[in-house]
Amino acid sequence: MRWLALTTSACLSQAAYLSYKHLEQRKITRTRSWFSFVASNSEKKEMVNIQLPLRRIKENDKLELIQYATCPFCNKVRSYLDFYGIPYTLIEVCPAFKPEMKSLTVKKKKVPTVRICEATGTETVLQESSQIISLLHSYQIDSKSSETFSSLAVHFRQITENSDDQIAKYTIKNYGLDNQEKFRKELEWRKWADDKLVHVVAPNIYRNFAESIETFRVITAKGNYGYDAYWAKPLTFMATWFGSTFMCFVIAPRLKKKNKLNENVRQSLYEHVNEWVAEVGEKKFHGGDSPNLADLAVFGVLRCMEDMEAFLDMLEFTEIGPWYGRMSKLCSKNSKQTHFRQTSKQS
Ligand SMILES: N[C@@H](CCC(=O)N[C@@H](CS)C(=O)NCC(=O)O)C(=O)O
Repeated sequence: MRWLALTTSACLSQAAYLSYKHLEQRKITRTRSWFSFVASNSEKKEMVNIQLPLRRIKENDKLELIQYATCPFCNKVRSYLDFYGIPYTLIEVCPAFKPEMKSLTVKKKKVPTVRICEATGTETVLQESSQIISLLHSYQIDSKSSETFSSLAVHFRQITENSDDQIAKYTIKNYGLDNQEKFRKELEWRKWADDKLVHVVAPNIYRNFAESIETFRVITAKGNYGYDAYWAKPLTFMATWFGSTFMCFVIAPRLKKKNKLNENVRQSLYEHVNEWVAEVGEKKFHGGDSPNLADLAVFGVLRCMEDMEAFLDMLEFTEIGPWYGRMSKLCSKNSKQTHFRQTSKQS
């Protein structure tokens, strides 16, 4: 009996190892073809007519984005900052105790959190990805330059506290009346990214144990798991094995049920992505010749899956590639990001 148990577990671990290796090899080949696709696309030098914001965030206003590299909400904010070439410092939070957030005056230590220190000495701390984007955009299109980050923060706090319609955080102060129709569509799809698209991500990246392990390898490689601290390796190990087991067997099935996804969750991912592709239609972007806030929100959500099996499947089995390639090229070209990496010696 003991021999049977031993042989069975040896066979099972061998099978798990082989399927993981197979996935890894397949991923390397598919990632290479994705990068060559983007490279060949960029050689075509497509003209993209970026509508410059009326008012740029000043160089000496310091903006920090406190994030997890693979969080979809953080990626939405990062895509906005990258696309508009806003200089910012990226602070990657260590999920164990979040020491990087200790000094912040926030009720909840959640990400994304943005801290803006204006040259005047005023500090504004913002949370809620869509609200952060609405606030930054309201600032950037303020033609009279009358708003400050802190005055806008007060405005958003008031309208979100006084309304329960879930729309307030998407409103852009200073959008002119002539933009109402464009604004309605843009708002509708920004909301869709938060209410629908984001919910297909977790069940897909933790779809089975092999993918869940692979996802945690990406998360721990991109994230802050102590960097060079002596406890970085044990933390990475624990996160990978406990995290992937928990996410795959507990959280992903729960989310799948809660959000009424297809039994084959990839199908739901493709359906959502195809819905977006149909909405963009023949245009280069949802916003026409240049991306709008809906393009940036959808791109941000999907971007968090880069390097994961679900992302490569999505590129292969839907028509999103050309749009995604254009967004990716624009955001990486304009990005003015500095990555602040706290080493164990500094802490
Ligand atoms: N609605 C929020 C959601 C933010 C959110 O759920 N962030 C997660 C990370 S993906 C978080 O910080 N959770 C708390 C934690 O990890 O401790 C937004 O759009 O910013």
